[in-house]
Amino acid sequence: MQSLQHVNQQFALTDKLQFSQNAHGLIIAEITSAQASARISLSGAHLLSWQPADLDTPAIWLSEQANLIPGKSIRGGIPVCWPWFGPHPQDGTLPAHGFARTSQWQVTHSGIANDVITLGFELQSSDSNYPCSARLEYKIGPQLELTLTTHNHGSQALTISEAMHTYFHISDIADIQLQGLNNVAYWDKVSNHPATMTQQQAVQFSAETDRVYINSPQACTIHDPGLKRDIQINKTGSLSTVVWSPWYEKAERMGDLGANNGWRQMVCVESANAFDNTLILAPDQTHTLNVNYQVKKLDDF
Ligand code: TA6
Repeated sequence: MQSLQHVNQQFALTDKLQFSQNAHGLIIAEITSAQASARISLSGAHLLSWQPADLDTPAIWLSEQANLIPGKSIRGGIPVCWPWFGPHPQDGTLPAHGFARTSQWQVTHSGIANDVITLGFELQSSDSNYPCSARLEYKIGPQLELTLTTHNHGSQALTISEAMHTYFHISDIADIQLQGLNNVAYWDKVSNHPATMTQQQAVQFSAETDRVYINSPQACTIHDPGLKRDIQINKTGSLSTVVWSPWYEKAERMGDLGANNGWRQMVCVESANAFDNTLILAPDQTHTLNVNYQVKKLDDF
């Protein structure tokens, strides 16, 4: 595991990128530039926050009850679900959403150009069933870009599912809509519907929502009149879009979505490859998922 001293010596960038360590030993990259601020935990290569300089509220939501402890999953931010999404396809005893989000990633590189900070991470799987590695590069500025590259080091084909499980900060779940998924087929995990459904209009939220939109390479937009902004989500290398709001009852059961109905100020829109879009990588093949977030202010209504 890279020490705090090592990563600061190797990768710090004057006052724009420094690494800190919390009381639990979690090492966090602290990014502060004229364009944006962000925090990224080395455990899970997990982005905890991102706020462009021209916004007065964060673009990414983090639970007040998030466990910022090495090896623990973190509620909020951008969990990296890899090398499987959801329950393990064969072994239900394994943790949901894979081991990447609770593993210690290695910092590989950092840089700055036009006041946009680049920070790269790598994870070598130690699971013999998954002879593969992941590289994740962040570009942090007025936009946020993530590039997740998987490499199959094995001699057999490898089945991978993945998601950038992003929790976006919103005004209120009942007041937003998700645009761009019209006529897209989806699996409804709440109703366990035996066949796919088809999205008719913009996605609106009035109850627990847990859907995997398939064969959906297209961009989508979180339209948030309450915060007078749209969050635009553009992606390549991702054919699934997962949309999740726990709503009241599940939020109560989960118990770590923040006090005062914190779940109302978040929505997950996840750029993924899952379900029908699970990947099969040939030996030595790589696959790249790229996603870009941009917040656009809306003119006064
Ligand atoms: O992506 C939606 C989902 O799969 C939901 O079903 C819910 O389980 C959510 O992820 C959170 O999962 P986690 O393992 O982080 O509690």
